[in-house]
Amino acid sequence: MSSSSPDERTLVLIKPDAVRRGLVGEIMSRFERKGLRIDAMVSRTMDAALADEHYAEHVDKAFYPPLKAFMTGGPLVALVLSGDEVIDVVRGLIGSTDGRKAAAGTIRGDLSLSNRENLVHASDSVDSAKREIALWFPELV
Ligand code: 3AN
Repeated sequence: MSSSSPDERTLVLIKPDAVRRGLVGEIMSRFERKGLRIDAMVSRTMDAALADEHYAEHVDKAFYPPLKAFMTGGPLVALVLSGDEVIDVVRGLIGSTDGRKAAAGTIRGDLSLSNRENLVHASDSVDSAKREIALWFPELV
């Protein structure tokens, strides 16, 4: 990467279960200690329209209605993180979708026992990061 190209960015949501359980600081500190930069951060409650846009690829799935109810059920913290290969780095820090199966040492592996209430969302590709950052932080695009 040339010194003039900006680091990669990703969109992270610290989900309502994490806020409710008082785990925002614990989760943020893992990102900070890794060396990632926080480019933007806001506390917000997702409404139905934003949920349908954010989860466009899941809206027809059987697990979507309860997922939507959960994600719109309380405040969450949305942030944009940047750093070298941040998309893969953050996915690694979070662990696999199902908290019961996620590896120990990951956020979900250490702190979640659920595949719905799994504490954190993070973009899974460069294209999703662009789409999701535009959705949550249009002022950054
Ligand atoms: P990830 O968040 O690990 O990228 P996705 O994108 O496959 O996982 O799923 C989006 C969200 O949908 C997950 N974070 C989880 O909350 C929920 N989810 C995924 N699969 C299931 C499932 N089988 N049952 C319930 N919720 C699910």
